[in-house]
Amino acid sequence: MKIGLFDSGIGGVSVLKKLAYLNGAHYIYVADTDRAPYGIKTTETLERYIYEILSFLHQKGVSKIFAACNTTDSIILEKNINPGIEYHSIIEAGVCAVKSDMVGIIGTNITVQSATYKSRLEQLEKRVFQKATQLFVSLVEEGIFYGRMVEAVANFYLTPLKKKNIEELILGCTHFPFLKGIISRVLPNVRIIDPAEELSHNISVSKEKRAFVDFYVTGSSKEFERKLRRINFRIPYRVHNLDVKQIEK
Ligand code: DGN
Repeated sequence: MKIGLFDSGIGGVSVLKKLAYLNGAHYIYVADTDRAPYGIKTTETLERYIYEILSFLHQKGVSKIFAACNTTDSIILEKNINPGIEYHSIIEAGVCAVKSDMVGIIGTNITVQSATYKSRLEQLEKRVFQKATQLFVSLVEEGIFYGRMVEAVANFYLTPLKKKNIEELILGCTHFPFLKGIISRVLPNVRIIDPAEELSHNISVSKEKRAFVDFYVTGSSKEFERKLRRINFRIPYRVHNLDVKQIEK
């Protein structure tokens, strides 16, 4: 079975790791690093990227796709884009994981502006507080997971949420689980939700074979491999260059 995932960079690997631990499938992961970050692009541009990457994944023969990027998932849901094959939304998974009534959401500018999490949770009569925390993406891409700089950024972004007395916080960007340690230190009494945990309930458990990953990287593949080593990625993989011109429509 081939399973597709995509993100602008390393963030979606936090989702991939959870799936690959449960199911030894062949994973095809597109890291669109050449056109990153996604969170500050227009929705029109991102919509085009989504169609291009979906068509590439179709060509590679994937039979299902797991969302590994909340930003593009919000556009897929808001614009009713049909991925053409079985598709598992990370935002819908994140919404299912909520247990309390006072919920915080952090994500990229696009995810927050789309209010996809917010509107779904408000329909369930939750009180929702959102905050765009775009700089977290850059910190994770740079491999800066702890230290004074991350603490300062985390305090800057999360202090306003602290005052709202939220009970749970959704990590509405797949880059953020890499910063879970510092986030829970700033918000010690808040339950942190990584939607990928809930999403991974949608994959069957099958461990007879070991997972294998083919990464297709639109930017520098060497740089991407360096990032994989930095996060101690242990699943067998190959990294390929994917020229953006090859997929652009
Ligand atoms: N990892 C992406 C997400 O979950 O929204 C964000 C990527 C980006 O480029 N901002």
